[in-house]
Formats: sequence, C-alpha cells, structure tokens
Amino acid sequence: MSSQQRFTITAALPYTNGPVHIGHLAGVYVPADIYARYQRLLGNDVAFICGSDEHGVPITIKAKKEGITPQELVNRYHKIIGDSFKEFGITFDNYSRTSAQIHHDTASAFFTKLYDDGKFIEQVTEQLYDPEADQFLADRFVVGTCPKCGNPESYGDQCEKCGTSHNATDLIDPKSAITGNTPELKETRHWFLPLDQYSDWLKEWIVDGHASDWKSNVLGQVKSWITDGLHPRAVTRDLDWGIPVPVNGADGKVLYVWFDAPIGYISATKEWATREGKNWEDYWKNEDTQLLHFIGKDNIVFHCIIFPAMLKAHGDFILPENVPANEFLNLEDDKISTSRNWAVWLHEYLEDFPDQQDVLRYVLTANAPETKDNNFTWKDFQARNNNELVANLGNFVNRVIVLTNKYYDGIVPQTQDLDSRDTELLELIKTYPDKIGKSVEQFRFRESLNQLMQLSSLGNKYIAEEGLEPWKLVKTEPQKVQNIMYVCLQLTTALAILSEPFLPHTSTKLKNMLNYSAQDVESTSWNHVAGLEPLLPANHKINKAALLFSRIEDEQVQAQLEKLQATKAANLGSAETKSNLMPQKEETNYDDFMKMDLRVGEILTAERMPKTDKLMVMTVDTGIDKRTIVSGIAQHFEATDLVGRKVTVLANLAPRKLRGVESQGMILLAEDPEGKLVFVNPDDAVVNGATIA
Ligand code: B3M
Ligand code: ZN
Repeated sequence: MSSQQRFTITAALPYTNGPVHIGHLAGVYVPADIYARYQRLLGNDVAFICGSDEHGVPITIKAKKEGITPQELVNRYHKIIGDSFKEFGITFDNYSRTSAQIHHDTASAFFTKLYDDGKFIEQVTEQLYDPEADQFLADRFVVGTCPKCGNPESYGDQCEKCGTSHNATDLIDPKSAITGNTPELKETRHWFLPLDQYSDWLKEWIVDGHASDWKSNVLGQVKSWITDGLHPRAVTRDLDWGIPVPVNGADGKVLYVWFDAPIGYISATKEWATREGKNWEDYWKNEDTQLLHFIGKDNIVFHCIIFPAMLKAHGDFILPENVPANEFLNLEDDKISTSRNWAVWLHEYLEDFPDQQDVLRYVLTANAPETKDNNFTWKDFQARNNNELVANLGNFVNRVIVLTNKYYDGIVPQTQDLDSRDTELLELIKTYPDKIGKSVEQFRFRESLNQLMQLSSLGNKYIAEEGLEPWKLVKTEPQKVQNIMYVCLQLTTALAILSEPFLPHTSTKLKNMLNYSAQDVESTSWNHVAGLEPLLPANHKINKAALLFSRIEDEQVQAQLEKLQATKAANLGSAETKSNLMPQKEETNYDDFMKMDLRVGEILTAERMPKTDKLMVMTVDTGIDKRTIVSGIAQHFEATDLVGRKVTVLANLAPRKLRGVESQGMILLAEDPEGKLVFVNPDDAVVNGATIA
C-alpha cells in the first residue's frame, strides 16, 4: 500500500453574474470532481476547493442594468450556482465566495505582504477615462480592437478570441462600454506586478520543467506568452466594487479581480480547515502537497503565469503541480454565449430531465473538450444515453439484479468448479482499477470513462454468449448458472465502485441495489476491486432492481432543439446583434473595385500547417492555374470538410509568406458578429475560373 498523498484541487471560481451551463460543467467541474472523487477513493487526503468569484466589472455592469446592488446580484447567483453544483454531485469540500470576510482579510494580507516586501512597482500612468461616466475604464468597461489578433470586440484586460491578456491602453480604437464614448487619458496611481522579472523563472519551471507532464494546449499558450515578452501588470483598479487596496491614500481603488480571485482558493481552504479542525497551511505550504488547478482555456494565463508569480513573490507557497485546462465546448455547432442565451443552463436541464444528472455528466465526459474544442448536440446526447447507458450499462445491471432475485431470492449463489471463462473474467475485472486510474491521473477522462464502459460491455458479452445465456441453462445446468451469476455480481459490484467518480448518483443506486456497504467488506475503496476478497460474497442478500437509466425519446430532443431555435430567432432581431455588426467601411470607387480579380475556385487539397493552430494550407484550382493559398481558418474547419468545396478567390492579391509558405491569393469568408466563419459559396454548377464582379 502506498502512503497517503495530499491534494489541493481547485476548480475555477465561476463569475457570479449568471447561472452555470454545460460548458462550465464539461470544461472544469466534472473533470475536477472525477479527479477529487478518485483520489478520495484511493484513500488520499483531498481538499477540493471552489467558490463564487464575486468581484469584477461584469457584475457591476449587470447589477446596474437590473437596478440592484452588486451584492444583491451575487447573492442571487451564488445560490443558483451552488445549488446546481450540488445537484450534479460536485463534491467540493468547500464552496466559498470572494465577498466573504475571510477572503477580504486574506487577499488584503497577501497584497500587504507583497507591498511591504517591495514586490510591486508603484506608478502614476495615464489610464482610459470616460468623463461622461466620470469613471476610469478598466477591464470590461472598455472594448476595442485586440492589438494581437485584430478582434474588434476585445475587452480591456483580455481578448476572448485569442486569449491574450493585455492592458486597456493597448487596445486600438477603444470605446467606453458605459457610454460608447472614446475615452480620454487621465493620470492615476497604480501598483504593478513586474511579470517581466519572473519570465526566466517561469520558463525554467514550466517550459523546461513540465514539458512532459502538462497538457500541450497549456504549454503552448505559456510558451507563446513568454516568447512574446511579459510586461508589468497592474493589480489594482479605480473601481468601487472589490477589495479596497490596503494602502494609505488609495481611496477609490480596489484589487484587480484577477489578483483577488485566485487568492480565493486559499481563503476557501482556510475557511474549510477552520470548520474541519485542520491546518490550512498543510494544503498550501507543504512541499508534499500536490496543487492542481482545473480551469478552462481562457484562464490559462492567470493560473500559469500571474498567480504563480504572485505565489512566488509571496515566497512561502507551493506551486501548481499541474494545470489541466480544457478547451471549449460548443453547443449545436455554435459558441456557447451567456449574452446570446446560447447555452444549456444547468438549472433548466434539471427541470426538463429531473434525476438525469448522471446522463449529462456522462455525455459531457465522453465528449469532453480535452484536446480541442468540442460540440454538444442533443442528438448525440440522446444516442449516448440510449445506446450506451441504457443498452450497455443499464441493461447488464438490470439483468443481473433481476435474475439473482428471480433464481435465488436475491442471495448471491455459491460457486463450484469455475471454468476458465469465469476465472479469466474475474481476473480481468481486477485490472480495471489500475487501468481506469492511470487515465484519470493523466487527466484523460474520456479514455477512463471509455474503460469503465468496456467493463460493462465485457459483462454483457459474458452473459449473452451463445449457448451460455443463464436463462437458457437455468433448468439444465443449475450450478453453471450459479457460477455465471456469481461472476456477474462481482462485476456489477466493481461497476458500482468504479463508476463513482463518473456517475455518482448511479453508483449510489447500484450500491443500494446490491446492498453493498462498507460494513460488509473491508473497505469500499477503489483498490478493493483489485483485491483478493470477493467483492460480494456468497450468501450476501441483495435488494430488488431499480431503474438506472431510461430512454430519451425523439420528442424530448425535439423540444430542446425548438427551444434553441427560438433563442436564435430572438437573437436575430435583437439590438445587440445589430450593434455588433461591423459599421460600413469608407467609400470606395468603381475603378478600385474592378481592380480586384475575384473568381470561382475549388479547393483540391487542404492540410493544417504543422505547429500552428490557425493556418490551413490549401491547393486551389482557380481555373487559370492551381496555386497554394494559406488561410487562418484551421480553428473553424476540418481539412476534410474543405476538399472539393467551391469558393470565392481573390486571385490577384499580392503573394505573402505565412510561416515560410507563400500564399497566392485569398479565399473569401463571411464572418458573423460572434466570429463564426462561413464560406461565400458560389453555386456548384459554376466552372472554376468564372469571374465575379
Ligand atoms: N471567474 C473566470 C471565469 O469564470 C474566473 C475564474 C477565476 S479562478 C480564480 O472564466
Ligand atoms: Zn485577440
């Protein structure tokens, strides 16, 4: 037995300006919960920490819109979010909030220590200011063009399109989100964390030290930030909602939300430790403790660069062992968006699918955006439920429990002369805790869930093998059937234990059906499955079968799709969509337009450029020649979807080199206000080379 390990597992603190949706669950909370539950089942010491992120500009904007105070707003959503997490079986040891006194105290003390130790640069700089609103424009109070990727909708502190974190003054053509005015520059004093001074250390620690164990999406982002050069970042803001800057003469200033929020992990641990009679420092200052941050990809810079630099500056904290960030989940091929209401909200899901929390956990894990953005569709949800949960897992368990009750009054039968098929399966079951566990430890949750389902498939195969079906043999070969049912009951118990991290409600139901509890056996832990003791000994009495999963019908899926259709229709006419449209460009003239050689082409080959996320290299038949065109569309389309497609080509665009490959033209695309790209499709009947004007 290995000795007990200690884990501090954090899940990103959700902003408390709205409820949580399937994207949050898939990207952060379900994987974190699987991991925490798994470590607990191994007998490890786990602090699984989360809470509401209650500061920041979006909260004040929304509260203002609703005519309530920010505190009233966060109180509302803190409750809704907390309830959703409970319903879905997310087992936080503490779900705290950043408006709690303990957090204000902890964050203030953290800032003060860095301040006293001279870790900040204090500087008067010119910041964006909206005279009409009489307010400085930090973070989401200002929108402008991202200096890195050109996204016209970037926020002051971060561009959601390319993930870059920047200063508000870096934005091109900034506009106040309050009044729409072009801001002025006005002097103000702030405190900056000189990230540039941590650059070498970060490189050594992450890029060199974790090259093999951190996910490549995380490493990729970290590397690119370090290569682009880190700059001092202001950690204070001119706002009235947040934690006051604990320095004399800093009235009207608060800590930047991304400075206080990650400290929330520490304050939530303190709050929990006090309640449980533990020492919080064991979880944050002991080198033997493994600190893990579960987050979405838009939070990588904060958890891999800024927060570690803060911890390092403080001096006595451990650093994360890993930051297993996920990519994004789309919904029905469209980006999930709170403002467009394009989401499946957890509290609404529960109204439509009560008691089916595990189905959603299952689908979101099976389809998790682990290495690339992924898509949730209601059809897939239905298919996975009906074909996998109902037909595989549910079907196996139901047969075993029903037949045991029918043949043996629910008593686990005695075995005699097990044949090789029986013993092989019993041995194979014992390999699963290790197999599933290895995948979980590497944050490969899809793979681990797949293995769990394999185990159930093995059961179905075993029970349904031609000529050996128990219901056919029960009269003629009663002992053989006893053996088969015994083996099946062991497998069902293994499923009850090993499913717990993934499908906790199902696991509980299974344990109840099996009348399985810690008293019967030495322990209920994970590794018990691999042990020598039978999981469910002969003569043990089980309970009656209860329903585990039920089919999801076409009408239910249809109802969900109609709901989304209605959202889309409502959005189309909305003022927000219209105001998101790009304004008309400056006037041009006929002659200039006619200079452009636009024609119909066809994509012959397409290949993602190695070592880039965005670039696609294509050969295009323009009718007059076949040429190479490189385009930044690789995040929007798969290469296989492109080949054979008719496209509109700007043929006489001056060639330019992109990462060493010369691009000879441009393919035209329409971009909607949400950044979704669509081809400008010529009719398939038009010949390649046909000109367009
Ligand atoms: N609230 C961002 C988000 O919900 C932020 C996470 C804080 S973790 C310290 O995406
Ligand atoms: Zn950008």
